[in-house]
Amino acid sequence: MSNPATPPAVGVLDDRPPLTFPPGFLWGAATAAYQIEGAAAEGGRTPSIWDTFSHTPGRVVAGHTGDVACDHYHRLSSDVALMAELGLRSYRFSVSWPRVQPGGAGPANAEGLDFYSRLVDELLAHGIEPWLTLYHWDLPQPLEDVGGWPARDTAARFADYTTLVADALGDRVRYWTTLNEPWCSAFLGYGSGVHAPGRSDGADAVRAGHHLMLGHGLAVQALRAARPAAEVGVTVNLYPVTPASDAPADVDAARRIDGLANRFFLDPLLRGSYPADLMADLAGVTDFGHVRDGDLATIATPLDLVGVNYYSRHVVAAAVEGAEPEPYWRSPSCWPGSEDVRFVTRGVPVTDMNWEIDAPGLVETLRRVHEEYTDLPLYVTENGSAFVDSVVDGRVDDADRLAYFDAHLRAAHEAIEAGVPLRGYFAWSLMDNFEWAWGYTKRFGMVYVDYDSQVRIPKSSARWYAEVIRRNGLAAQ
Ligand code: IFM
Repeated sequence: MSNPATPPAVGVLDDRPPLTFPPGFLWGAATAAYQIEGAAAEGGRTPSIWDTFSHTPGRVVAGHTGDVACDHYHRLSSDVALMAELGLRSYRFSVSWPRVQPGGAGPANAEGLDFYSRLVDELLAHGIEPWLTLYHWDLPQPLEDVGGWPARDTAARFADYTTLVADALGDRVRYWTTLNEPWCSAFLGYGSGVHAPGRSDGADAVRAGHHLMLGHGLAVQALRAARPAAEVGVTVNLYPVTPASDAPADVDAARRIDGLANRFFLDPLLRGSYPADLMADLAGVTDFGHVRDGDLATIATPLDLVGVNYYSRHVVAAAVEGAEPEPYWRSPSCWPGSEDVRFVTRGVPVTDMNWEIDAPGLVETLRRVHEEYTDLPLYVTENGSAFVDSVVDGRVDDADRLAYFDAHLRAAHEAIEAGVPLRGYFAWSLMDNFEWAWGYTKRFGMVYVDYDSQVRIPKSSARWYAEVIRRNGLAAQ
């Protein structure tokens, strides 16, 4: 660790009776391939849609790209050693499809697989459980060139790629998630176009969402065939959606956004059907002709776990006339069939992403998934916050991020006490990284990355999290 003299920032940890988590609770941190690896053109890797997108002027803030990122590809060993020093019990990473199967078709690239094989071995050697995500947004560019996720064949290609990874790593990796946040891939990538591949068409966004889930179902089947002992799930990003008032128009706006943000994915994945009201809302966008017989049964192939990514809440109202369209996920083009909804800002504290901090929303979200959808074990596969950090005397004191984690871990504990079978929590992110359309301008890491020198500095939140893991809990409040 680069500043071993730093004392643990105990913060809210003190001598009060602890808020203990269940034995074996899986404490981890998460990253994603394109956000940290760099080495974009090394080891046989070919471009993904994010390479193309980030190299297109005007798409990413300041023209940042993932070409170098955190240079994790070359720093695998020291990064795993850092994880071990922080006491992580698990590390959630994603495999880069175009590194393992260049171009998205054909045989595996041995050099690409070797990188992940070494990563898995290093993790296991340090007693850290590898948690592998198969798709964290880096579709091989040639697959986009023949239609991308709106094209049905991409789902079959994803299953083929899954078999390659399962064959190579499934002897050592127990936990697998297929997709990360299909809402973002579909609605930011093909709806508003603020993410790669930057297309903007509501019908394509809906088709992409369906084919991502179909690819997930096929991938689960491929994993089961290759590795019957694997624990398999999917990660969805969920939001409580609250109407701004009890006016019927606001309540209906919340129903519609909840349909697109949450139920569009939860219902097919865990119930094997699309919600009727969502299909009615989308009638002007698509006739769902892309849904073939048997698709929904494939999508609902039984799982072993569900991953929930939680960051914030959506508060919505029916639009006032003449309201200015807003960018990013607030853009009407992310919400086909609900373009007249507006997102309301409540004036509560926000992170550097301008996302409202709402820890009780995590309890609500976890309870909803458990009480309305499934008895399966749940994992918070991402939770975290961006704040502006500064290095002072070689240290980064990120009290605001530490408080965010503390509040959300208390919420996670509350959910467990309410009966939710929550089995683990992954902080987003292990280290600062390429925050998609925001480039390197937003820092989510528990570990600070100096992008010029690639020096890593554990922030106060990392020291604090290490202590939480060591105690398997927090002080009671
Ligand atoms: O950085 C992203 C991550 O890739 C997916 N979930 C949300 C994070 C913060 O925006």
